[in-house]
Amino acid sequence: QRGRRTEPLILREGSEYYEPIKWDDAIALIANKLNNLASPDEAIFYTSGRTSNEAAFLYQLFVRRFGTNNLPDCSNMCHESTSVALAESIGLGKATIRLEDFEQTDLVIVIGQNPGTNAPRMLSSLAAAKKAGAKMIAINPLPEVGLTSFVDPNPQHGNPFSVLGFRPAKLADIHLPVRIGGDMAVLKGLMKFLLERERRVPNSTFDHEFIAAKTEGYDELIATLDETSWDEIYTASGLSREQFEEAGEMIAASNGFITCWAMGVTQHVEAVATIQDIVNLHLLRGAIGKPGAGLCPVRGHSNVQGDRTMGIWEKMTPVFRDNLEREFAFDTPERDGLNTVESIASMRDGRAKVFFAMGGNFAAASPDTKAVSHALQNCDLTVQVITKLNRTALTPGRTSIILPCLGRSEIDRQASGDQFVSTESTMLNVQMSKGIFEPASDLLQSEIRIVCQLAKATLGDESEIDWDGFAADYDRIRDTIERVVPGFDDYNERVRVPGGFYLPNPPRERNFPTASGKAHFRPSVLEKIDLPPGRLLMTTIRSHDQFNTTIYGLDDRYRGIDGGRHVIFMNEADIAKHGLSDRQLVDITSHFDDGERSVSGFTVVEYKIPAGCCAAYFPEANPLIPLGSRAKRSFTPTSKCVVVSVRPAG
Ligand SMILES: Nc1nc2c(c(=O)[nH]1)N[C@H]1C(S)=C(S)[C@@H](COP(=O)(O)OP(=O)(O)OC[C@H]3O[C@@H](n4cnc5c(=O)[nH]c(N)nc54)[C@H](O)[C@@H]3O)O[C@H]1N2
Ligand SMILES: Nc1nc2c(c(=O)[nH]1)N[C@H]1C(S)=C(S)[C@@H](COP(=O)(O)OP(=O)(O)OC[C@H]3O[C@@H](n4cnc5c(=O)[nH]c(N)nc54)[C@H](O)[C@@H]3O)O[C@H]1N2
Ligand SMILES: [Mo]
Repeated sequence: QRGRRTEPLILREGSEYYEPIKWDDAIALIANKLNNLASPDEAIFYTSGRTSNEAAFLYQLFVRRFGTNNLPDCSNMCHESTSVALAESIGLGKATIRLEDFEQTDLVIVIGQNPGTNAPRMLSSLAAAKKAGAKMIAINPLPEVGLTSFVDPNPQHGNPFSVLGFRPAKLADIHLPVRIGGDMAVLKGLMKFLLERERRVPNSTFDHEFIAAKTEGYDELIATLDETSWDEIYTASGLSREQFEEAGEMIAASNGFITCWAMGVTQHVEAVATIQDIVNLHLLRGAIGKPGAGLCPVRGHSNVQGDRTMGIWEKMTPVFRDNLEREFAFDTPERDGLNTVESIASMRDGRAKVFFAMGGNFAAASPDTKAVSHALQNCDLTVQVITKLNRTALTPGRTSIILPCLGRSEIDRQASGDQFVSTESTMLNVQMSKGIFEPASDLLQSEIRIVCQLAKATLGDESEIDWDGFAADYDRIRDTIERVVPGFDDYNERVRVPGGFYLPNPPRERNFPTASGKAHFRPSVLEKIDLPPGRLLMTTIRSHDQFNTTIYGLDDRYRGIDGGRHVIFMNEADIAKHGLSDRQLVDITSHFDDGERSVSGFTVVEYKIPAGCCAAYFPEANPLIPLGSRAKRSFTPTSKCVVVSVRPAG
């Protein structure tokens, strides 16, 4: 009834239906396939972001001991741009604030993030900040409810906005309706405004003491700001002089500010440089590493950050590599592995032959649905370890296996008793997670047990790793993590303390673990997005009633949509220009240098979105996302910036 399967299933080669298979047989079959590959690099091991620290650590250990770094994960499609940008700018690819900073801040900038829908818990912090008198600036092409407009005050809807005491509330003092992909221009405009202010009245705006003591690259940044003209900034951002002045003065007036961002910033060609402009803005004002000020990338899946800390990555840091090799006495694979987009290409071209997914819904979440489906179907074997059936099962490799696992809310019983696992939050807080519900079936196995069984079957005794011991007692996994991953000292003790513990966060103390020990201003050139006449820029968004590819309902009550998700939000003038009308059925085609892609039967919805821009839902619009279009340096698919044309349905 809840989409759960309780026993493993197999789709055998040539068959048209999945049938039950015993756990041992399924594991043996997978191990056999892996061991018969010409090279371990022919296998791909994907991870979604729900996997616990303990399971993630063992999973990457197994994969690297098997012999490959092919560990793509959902981060590649999510906050990879953030990790790349922050690592270069401040030496650590994570947030520099804690939740309590919201209580001490006087300004929050929310850019490319929709907290009302996607981070309701954070919305409480925003509301608390507002209550304490903080101001808020929202930078978003859409007037998202909860940021800009009055919201449904009905607490019976489980309404997150009720934090404001059930009164209809408006959080943002200023809404900047940026053009899609215009954020870099907004940030450069804000910095240019502050620079002009500083030049008019020296020492009025920049924190020169901080800049001199803790940063590098100031002069280069100023030079690029001088080279960027206001005309370019107005055109690319779609904003006016007055809007820059109003927001700029608010930033100049603040003692410290916090900037929150998510997918509206990360899934663009210039995402890395844009995030570095967020950092640049903070550095100019010294708004980092002090109470109420700092950087706050908002992550999605409950343990997507922890998975990366545990080594789920197609690369390895030298420290992680050394520690892993010392602890387990083997040579880790030298070559970097494949990220998500590279994995798809590799399966499509027949270079990768086995696809193994620890959670997630790869076929539906990835860009270019048709290409990724073909890529999966081109594999000899696809395997999903999942809590719920999903569409990826419908684009199977020649053989396909589904391994049903316990969810985190379920009691996990092992030889040494009931177990718990742990996760890391966006703000580096490591906490225990213990299931409380009776499992849906005693056939279900934990992710950890599945990894251990598979590792044993694949590697035999040669690995000299005590997989049985790990599966029997998760404390033993944590003892090992403590020796391999920095910051986890006394893991077993500290994770048992209510509230858990925080990992070290040097930038929070103004210690920047870069090569020079300083934070870097990272200048960049404002890149223009070329939009040929008749084309629109499309972004893809989530609604309240979905969690990524799991759709719970067809309504989007905050945007006034009922009973359907195949819609395209368009500006009134664009609808007229295209000779269309509100609620008309249309076909959409995306255009990129690797080809055109189309979907049909989408309904036009007139909406307040900047001219030249449009929006559709993820994952329904994913067939339109070009596989070849990726953010520079982070390789994130550019799901928030797709060039499309729209015409009446054929
Ligand atoms: N209910 C619910 N919660 C979720 C999820 C879910 O699917 N449903 N998913 C989880 C996951 S994995 C993640 S990563 C997060 C995602 O959380 P968000 O990033 O908030 O989610 P999105 O809806 O993808 O888009 C974010 C916002 O960016 C805006 N935007 C689009 N293009 C642009 C642009 O070019 N510039 C700017 N400034 N803004 C733009 C959109 O209008 C939207 O308001 O949420 C997590 N939480
Ligand atoms: N166009 C477009 N595409 C996007 C995005 C976008 O904004 N626009 N966003 C991207 C982002 S931010 C992300 S994070 C990805 C998401 O990509 P994925 O993480 O691959 O997708 P999800 O839909 O979150 O995966 C849901 C599945 O995970 C399984 N699952 C849930 N909990 C567990 C668990 O505890 N253990 C295990 N083993 N399995 C579990 C369930 O079977 C469920 O069907 O999509 C990306 N794709
Ligand atoms: Mo995400």
